[in-house]
Amino acid sequence: MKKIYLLFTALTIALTVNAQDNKLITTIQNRQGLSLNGAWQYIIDPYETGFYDYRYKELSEKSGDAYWNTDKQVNKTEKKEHGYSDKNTLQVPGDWNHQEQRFEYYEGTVWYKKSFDYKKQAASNRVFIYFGAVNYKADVYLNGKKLGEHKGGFTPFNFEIPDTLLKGTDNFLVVKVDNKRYADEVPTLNTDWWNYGGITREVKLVEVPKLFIQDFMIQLKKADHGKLSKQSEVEGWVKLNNVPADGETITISIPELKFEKQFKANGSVVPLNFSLSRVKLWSPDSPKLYTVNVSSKTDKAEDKIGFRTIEVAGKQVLLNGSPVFMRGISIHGEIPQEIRRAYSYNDALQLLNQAKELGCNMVRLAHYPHDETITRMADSLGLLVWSEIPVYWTIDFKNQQVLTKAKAQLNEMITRDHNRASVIIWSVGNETPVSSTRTDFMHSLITEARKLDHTRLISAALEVNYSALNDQNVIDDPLGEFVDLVAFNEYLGWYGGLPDKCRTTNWSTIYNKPLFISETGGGAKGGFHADSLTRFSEEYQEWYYKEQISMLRRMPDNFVGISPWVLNDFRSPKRNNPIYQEGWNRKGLYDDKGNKKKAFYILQAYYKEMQEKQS
Ligand code: GCB
Repeated sequence: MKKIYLLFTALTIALTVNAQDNKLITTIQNRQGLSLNGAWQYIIDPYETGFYDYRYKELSEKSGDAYWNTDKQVNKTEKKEHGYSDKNTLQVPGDWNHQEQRFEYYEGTVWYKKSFDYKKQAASNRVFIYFGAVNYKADVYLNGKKLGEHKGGFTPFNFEIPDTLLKGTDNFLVVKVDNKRYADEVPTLNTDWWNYGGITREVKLVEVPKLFIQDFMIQLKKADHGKLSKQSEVEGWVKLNNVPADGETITISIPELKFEKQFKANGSVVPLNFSLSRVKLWSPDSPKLYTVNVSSKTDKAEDKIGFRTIEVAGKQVLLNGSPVFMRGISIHGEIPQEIRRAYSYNDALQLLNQAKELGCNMVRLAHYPHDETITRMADSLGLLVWSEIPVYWTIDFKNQQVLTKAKAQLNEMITRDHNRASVIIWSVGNETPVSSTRTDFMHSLITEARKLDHTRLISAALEVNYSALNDQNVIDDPLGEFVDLVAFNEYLGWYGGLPDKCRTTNWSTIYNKPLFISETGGGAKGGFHADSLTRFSEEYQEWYYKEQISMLRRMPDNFVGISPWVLNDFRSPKRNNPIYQEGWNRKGLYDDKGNKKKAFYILQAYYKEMQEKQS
């Protein structure tokens, strides 16, 4: 018994170590390389014929039937039963579902192929292939050899391309993308959003010197109960790839602050600690960013970083030492007008401008890490961000492998965005059903998140039990003990009773912590008007928001904000009312054409009032 326990513990430790072993290269924007965005040829392969033989065994690496190998016929007698052609192309980045009618409801395997030429700038340099995100599993092959595989549909990853494999011309790059849902994946089988498949974010080659700066984190030290004197103390680290035995010297410079300092690197991670003077702090009202340069003898990287502190002090959330009320909105990474995943600068601009128009100072990017362009834009527009991993509903909490998968996504999310001033909350999940197994699972994620980043707040969206609602509702989910911010989703008036139920309902928590409403909302079909008792009318939704807001006015003094559900209508296969839903979740404040519904103005007025109160 003891042996089994030890084995189990060793396995758990090994899995945890694995999850931390992150190979991700960050701040790739300014690095030399080659964009592989654009048209890729594809083969749709629901039976995975390009991967398995007729006995359902994985094909051998050199097999002519394998879709990762060349599709060229060497002579006219050769039998080829697959081929990439310009007749079948998909745009990258982009989900496949919106690009052709035959993909509308497709979940399965698609092989993507791109040919490219590449000449390295220096013979000694190294080349990586970087993917912003592929949903869900990616198997990547170059010139017939597998470079690696990755699971997790919303986070970036990269693989090094060995010199022996990279040719100057006509490289044959193939990615097998599979977005089938499984019970033991993250997310699991059941979600209230459409499972868009494909290479949904950018792809590029990144060329770096032999020794290079893989990643760095530069943030203000967490403040101590709002003591502003500490705010110019910076802490962080630089992660080097391939440090020589005699070490290396790293220089950090922030020209605008006339700051420059050198650090000696003896290992691959160089700890940083320094003070800055006359820093203009980042905030939604003044989203000041500084160019920060990190350089070694052979490499340099840069980022635009805002400096701010975020902490919980008693019942408040303090931003730069002062209480902040979060006027938020939940957002899906989707452009409803084109029924597709969001990925571009313009998409981010559209979504965040909508939030700005509503009067938000915060966005909850639900329920998975959104594209990097949106967190970068939140930095420059001045919006606080809640960023989340897709640990959603009924994940297989008892499965250690699932925990490992969730940790890997958490790690990639935090690694990608740990320099974003806008991101103030890492969320480890949404509406996970209470049980001790689930609480241990979530606690383990929280511990991991703190290990990776102790400068930000950790939370998770908890749920309420509608059948047990009464006038005084107390959030006592045991997970509350481990989070910084107690956040819960409530749909009083939609899933529980009618909106007037809000008149007598009150909320509080047993935890002496700030309380946040991470979701509330009701559905309305844009343009459908009726009396306020008619479900799915704009008037019902408007009434819902009015009653909710009156209820908010009675919230206890630890109430620190709200991110209603949701900015836009979004595609969901679970929403099948043939008149009002037609495959759409209609809780958007904007409809799928971008029109504002009546409830938009109710929330906008409340936010205006709250903003005036704070200033
Ligand atoms: C929730 C979920 C969200 C759903 C929403 C709804 O609580 O967190 O993903 O879409 O409710 O509309 O029911």
